[in-house]
Amino acid sequence: MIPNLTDLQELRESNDIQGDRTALQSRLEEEGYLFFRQLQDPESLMELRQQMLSTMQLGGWIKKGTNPIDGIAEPSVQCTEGDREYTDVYHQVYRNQLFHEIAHADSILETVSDITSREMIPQPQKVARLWFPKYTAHTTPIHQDYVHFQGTYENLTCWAPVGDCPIELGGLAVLKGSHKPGRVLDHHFSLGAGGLMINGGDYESLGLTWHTTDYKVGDTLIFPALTIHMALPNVTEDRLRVSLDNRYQATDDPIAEHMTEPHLASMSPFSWAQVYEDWDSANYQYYWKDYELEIVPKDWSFSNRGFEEACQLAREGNQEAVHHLTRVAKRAGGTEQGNLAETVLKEMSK
Ligand SMILES: O=C(O)CCC(=O)C(=O)O
Ligand SMILES: [Fe+2]
Repeated sequence: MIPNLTDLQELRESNDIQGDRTALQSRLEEEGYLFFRQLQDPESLMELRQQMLSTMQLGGWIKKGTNPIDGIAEPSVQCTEGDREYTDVYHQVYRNQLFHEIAHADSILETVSDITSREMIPQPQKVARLWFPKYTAHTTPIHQDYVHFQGTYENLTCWAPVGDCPIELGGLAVLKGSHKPGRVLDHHFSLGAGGLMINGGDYESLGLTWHTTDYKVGDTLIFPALTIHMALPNVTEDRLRVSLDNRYQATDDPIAEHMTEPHLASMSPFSWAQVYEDWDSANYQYYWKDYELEIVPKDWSFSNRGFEEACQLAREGNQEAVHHLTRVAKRAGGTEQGNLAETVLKEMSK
């Protein structure tokens, strides 16, 4: 359930306590997030925007003859994570050098180190979200990041739009104080990005409020892996939403294995060597190897449960679940999940 837009409150700005470790730590402990205006350099982000959207225009996602910086989507195209067509263009965007380098900006590294009082690095897997307008059934649902990224509860997500992101473009909203129960809540099948969501009843009783803002380029929202959050739907007529969500961890904490791989490499084979192919500097290539991070296996239980629920719901005629299984069958033919998705769909067409 997406809260009524009028129920959304403003994010609290923390620029006034930047650099004050004690104040940052106690505010994060209290509210479950920290939000900074202009934490990142707007100029670099606008340069990145131009580059990312130009690649998307070559991929056919941005309307021909328009300036890519405007982010005007080609009306005939709509796709998302999990779709083969999405991964193809996404991985082209993912080869962008600035996209990876920007995660190492001093302003972010200093802030996340202040928040944790530990030596922090960006996790190898960087993430961009390229969200089509009026494709709202696929919006990132209510979730906690731990189910996807794992490692530790202390990892910090830094979410930032690449360009201004007013509410109607579908920025991030956080549920203030929702990290406090200190555990992962049950996640269920969702058609939205990530495929897993928390049911309303499981957090509504906490009586917490949703917070978001009209983001300006450079603004950055930071939260740990148990804070409940979601994206708002992109209800604009024709604009793509472009954002970054990178994760930061202490150098002596473990990392889940999949976070050492490029994002969506599981959807379509994609290596760091391919990512780095056209870079003109090796400064930020394989940088994490200097830290000898402890690599732990991914816990598949969350996504397996979501998939099992999707199979069950599809059998009961749930159209979102049918849509999901069709997507899995299309991209993962021959794998265990792909075969199972096909079997369920075949059973249903009898
Ligand atoms: O940008 C989105 O749609 C999802 C982002 C998100 O869930 C995150 O940053 O953890
Ligand atoms: Fe998230």
